[in-house]
Amino acid sequence: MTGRTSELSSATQGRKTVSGVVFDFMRSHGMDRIFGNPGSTELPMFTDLPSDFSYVLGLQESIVVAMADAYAQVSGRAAFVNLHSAAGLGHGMGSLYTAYRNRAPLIITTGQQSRELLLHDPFLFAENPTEFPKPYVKWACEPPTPQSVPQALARAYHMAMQHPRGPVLVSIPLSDWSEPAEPVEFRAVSSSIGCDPAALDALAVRLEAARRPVLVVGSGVDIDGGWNATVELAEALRAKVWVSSLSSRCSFPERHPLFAGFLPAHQPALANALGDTDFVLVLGAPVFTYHFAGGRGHVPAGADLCLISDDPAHIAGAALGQGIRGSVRLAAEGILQRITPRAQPALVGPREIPRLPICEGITPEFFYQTLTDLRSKDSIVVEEAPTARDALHDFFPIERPRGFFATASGGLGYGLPAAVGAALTRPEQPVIAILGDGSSMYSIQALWSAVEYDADLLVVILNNGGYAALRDMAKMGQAQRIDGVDIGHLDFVAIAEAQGCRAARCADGRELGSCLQALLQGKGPRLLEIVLTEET
Ligand SMILES: Cc1ncc(C[n+]2csc(CCOP(=O)(O)OP(=O)(O)O)c2C)c(N)n1
Repeated sequence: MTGRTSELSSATQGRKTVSGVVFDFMRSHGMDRIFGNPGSTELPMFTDLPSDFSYVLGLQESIVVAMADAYAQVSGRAAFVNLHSAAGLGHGMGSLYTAYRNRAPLIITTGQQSRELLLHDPFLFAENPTEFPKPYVKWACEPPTPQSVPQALARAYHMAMQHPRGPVLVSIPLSDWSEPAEPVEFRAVSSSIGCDPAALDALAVRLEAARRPVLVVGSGVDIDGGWNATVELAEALRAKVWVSSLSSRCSFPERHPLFAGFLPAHQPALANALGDTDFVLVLGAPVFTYHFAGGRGHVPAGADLCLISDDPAHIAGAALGQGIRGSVRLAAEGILQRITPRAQPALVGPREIPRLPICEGITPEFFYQTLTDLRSKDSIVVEEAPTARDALHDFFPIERPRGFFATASGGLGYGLPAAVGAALTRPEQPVIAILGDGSSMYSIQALWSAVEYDADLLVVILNNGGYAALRDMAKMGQAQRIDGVDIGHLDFVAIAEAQGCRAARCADGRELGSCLQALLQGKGPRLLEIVLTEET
């Protein structure tokens, strides 16, 4: 008997099944999509799916999790995910790690064998299902009884949605879905954490006294809806604004006169970049995210630092300074009420972006310049092209909240499925994925989902024939040679077309503008492979 059939028989006796109660719970919490890849251990969940739900299929679980991650980040709501038992979760772990760092609220359910078989190591058994996803979930549970499945999901939802947000996991035995269960009550979540007013009073005094304060903004600002308050605060303090190193979101308009740039991810360059400041106020970012060890000093000598974040791990893990726990948005608004805005120096014009001439070869810089000229300012950009990141910073200013997404973990394979998830979340907004050839191949079958669900999405692949980031790092380390970094013989047009995605290739800078223009004006999923000019 399937879950739905027994639901009917149970319903006729006036009781709902676990399945029916779970769908009611999902409805009342605004979760009407299931991102998944199906298996027999969770079959009752998606057979005869109620007509107000949709199933978004990814052809590998890392794709499923990354699509859901972007859905959650772009919408600001929880996303519901279903993965197949242990092997499915295993495939999804890389993306789960990234979702955890991205602070994406995902309610992940995994299939488990029937309870009566669990003691006998059955086929597809998930052993220690709550240990497997750790430490990259905020909470994990296999409910003690079938009747507690809906309550476990409700608890999972509240864990995921409280700041700092993140993924949670509930392992559900196959036999539970058709069991009777009681409804769960809707409980609203309001999880913004206000800062201690006394701490804000003291901080305001220090900021007023600071000769040359600067701000460092991280993804927490955009996650928290703190964009406008941060702009106002920067203007009131006349503080330059740096983006924290390797930030996964844009948190400040990058052509604003006070925008100072992107902090490097190593010492002492980071401290040097902060320049002649006596007070560093960090909002919604770790202090600091480094990629390479070496050097001394995190801030310029003599400078003070205060970090505001709702993430206790940021505060506990800070290399120095005072930490104040709380919502970045509420904190910025609170500081604004406590300080007198400075009028000097005057704010002059938007940041100038340099112009490059048109050439035959295409560099990342020239690509970004061309895209800046042509793209809608409204578009959402998902980026995963490691060695083109500096060019992005220099030539492609992001100026809207929730307009930019990248992997916060550094794990590749996120960008393509995340762009599909973003396009499915915001069909009315253009979405552009900018990927390295290497990065795209970790999850290239996400194009299948883009085609299947007609995601309105332009995927740009910057093809430099290999893992240039690793080649560059090896060179910096004086290596004579490096293996395993050349992946040159890939035909991205053929790969896209084989999955039903329209595709083109451009290798000539003189044609890039028209090529991009034509694709930007198109609809549905389309891919442009750009063959980058070889470095000289
Ligand atoms: C899951 C995962 N595997 C491996 C790496 C290591 N890694 C960092 S950059 C890079 C190369 C990426 O190549 P590509 O996307 O073509 O960008 P490029 O370096 O050429 O700019 C690799 C393999 C990683 N970050 N994540």
